[in-house]
Amino acid sequence: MPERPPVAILGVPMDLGQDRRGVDMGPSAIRYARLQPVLEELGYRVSDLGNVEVPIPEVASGGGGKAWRLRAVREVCLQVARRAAGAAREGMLPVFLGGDHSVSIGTVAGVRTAGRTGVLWVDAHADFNTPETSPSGNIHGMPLAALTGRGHPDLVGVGGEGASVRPEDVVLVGLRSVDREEKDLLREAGVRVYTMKDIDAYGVAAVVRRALDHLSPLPRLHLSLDLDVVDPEVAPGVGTPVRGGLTYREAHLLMELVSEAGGVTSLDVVEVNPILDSRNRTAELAVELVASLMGRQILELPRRPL
Ligand code: HAR
Ligand code: MN
Ligand code: MN
Ligand code: MN
Repeated sequence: MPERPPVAILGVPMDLGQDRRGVDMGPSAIRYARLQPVLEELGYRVSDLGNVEVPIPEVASGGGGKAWRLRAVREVCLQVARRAAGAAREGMLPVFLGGDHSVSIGTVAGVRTAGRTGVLWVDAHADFNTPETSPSGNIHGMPLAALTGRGHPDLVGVGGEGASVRPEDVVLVGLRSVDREEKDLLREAGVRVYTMKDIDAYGVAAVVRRALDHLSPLPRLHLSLDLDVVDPEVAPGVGTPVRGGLTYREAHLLMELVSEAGGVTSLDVVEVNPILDSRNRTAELAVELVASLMGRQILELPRRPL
């Protein structure tokens, strides 16, 4: 069993990056689904650092033109980045609970201060819009673009000077909804993309192997898990569901294979919306998937390669 770094949980109850209420309750729902005890049962030391303070939309400041509530999202992400950098520097494995996906502008900007960071973005969407290309103006459709240096300077600048991650250090998995101009940006940036079509054609195992072959030489690996990557029949509690997602077992297998390969140094769990959920199923799935990622196995037996 690989060594188990101490885990730090940080909640970011932010719903400002999109316009459906409820995703701000994600951290509560995931905690209620027993994230901390589940990780402790796996042998981790876990500290819950609480939540970052987030204004509600009614009082959040705007100022973004084509990026809603830009000023408030930036302020929150700066706080998140500061906390994330602290946890990473102390050698902890931070688990960030969203909130919508705009929180990752802060999480990745923070953890990458501890070393060059590969990003595995597991999502139905590419989140690679800029305010100019976004059809909605919702910042949760922009974080990965901002992290690679594209888009509004107030979002790009959360990570200080320059981009937080290099496009060649990014792999997206599970895509099935990409906007027209967003496609051009993805192509120009040269990030690696494995869509649902690739998963259907080659299987999760082959896709994960390729993704990790590419990212594993880097000192750090950040996994950003948007629960809408899972099929909405299995994970209904998300704000922007798209049919044709990962099955229950495909989602677990993805996590199990990342775990086996040496795991991650930081993790986001985002877009869980308890108002849209049915009896906390999506939050419970999120905790299960984190457990698979953090080493839970169906059988603890010595592994024999096929
Ligand atoms: N691409 C669309 C937009 O930018 C929808 C983005 C939906 N985003 C998320 N995050 N749920 O993955 O508006
Ligand atoms: Mn997303
Ligand atoms: Mn998504
Ligand atoms: Mn949304």
